[in-house]
Amino acid sequence: MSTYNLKYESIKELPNSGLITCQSPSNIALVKYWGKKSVQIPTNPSLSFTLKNCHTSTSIKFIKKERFSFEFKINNQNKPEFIPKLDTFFSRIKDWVPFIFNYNIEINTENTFPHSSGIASSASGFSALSLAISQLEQKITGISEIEKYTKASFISRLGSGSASRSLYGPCAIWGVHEDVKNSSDEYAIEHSSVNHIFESYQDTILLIDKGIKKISSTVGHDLMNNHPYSKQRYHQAYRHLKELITVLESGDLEQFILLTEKEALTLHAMMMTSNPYFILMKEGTLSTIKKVWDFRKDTKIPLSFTLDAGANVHLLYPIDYQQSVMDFINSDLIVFCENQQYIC
Ligand code: 2P0
Repeated sequence: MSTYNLKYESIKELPNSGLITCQSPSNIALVKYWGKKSVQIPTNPSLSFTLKNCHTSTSIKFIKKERFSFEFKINNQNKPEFIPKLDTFFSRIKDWVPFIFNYNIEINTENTFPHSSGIASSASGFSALSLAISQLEQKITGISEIEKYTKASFISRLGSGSASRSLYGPCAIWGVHEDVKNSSDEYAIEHSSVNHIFESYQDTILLIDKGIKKISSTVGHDLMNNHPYSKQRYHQAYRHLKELITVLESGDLEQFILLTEKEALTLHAMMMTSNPYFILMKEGTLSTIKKVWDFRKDTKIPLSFTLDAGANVHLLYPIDYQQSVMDFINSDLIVFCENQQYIC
């Protein structure tokens, strides 16, 4: 789909008011997006698993008004701290969804996962809001379901890059890759040719540190622009994406683990070698990784980890090993979790 087709074109009358509610999950990148150009264009393609148990539900209540305005609430409580990011989002999407500027919009969101848990809610949050906005466009113009999701992914990207991938599952790819048909830097696409083992693959998130990050992802992305290893990193991610597609199809768990753990550690290596350098992992992150490696060696259970831009650890494993992994978490890893919390 070309960008031209995503432009809003309608002379139809707008509804006076209404309420739309949409849900969207979070996602975890296996090949990481780390580095971007203006506006929200990734410097390498990324591939994610969709986390269907961690989602945001967002409703937009819209009433026609002379001037555009919006309110933002989480669980019905005003959250002014999110207004600047939403202001940026609305200014970026205005040429693509101009109809919303005829309304006062009350945005109300709820997450199934705990707020302030150190889990990025921006992916599920922006994708749920974007889906609600493109659903309103569908109501006005009658765009197809496919167009609705593409548009939602496109405008989600303008809110938060990783959000563009949340609209699709079990996996999504965002960013142009010559081997991926229809791939785009402007929106994500579904990636569903995966071996059955990955359809039910588990992700348990160990909440090592629930605090707010000292360095935002936006700053981290920007630091890639003058990074001494950025070129090599972008090439590596491009290569990894192609390799991971093959692995996801074959179900080769050994290669899956090698690739995804390398991606996680490279992401953090980029942070540790940027200028200024920084570390988001905590002692508990490293202790967990060491324990996971020992457990895998001793039991031959294909348990692996990946990391987001933070201290929390995502444990990845086939569903058949769920009981053994839960026993291991409760006996060996729970001590590294803040308030002994983890999310399945
Ligand atoms: C990812 N992350 O692929 C990477 C890996 C975190 C680590 O994208 O600036 O909130 O809003 O586009 O999407 C987190 O950054 O950044 C992220 P913006 P975003 O998921």
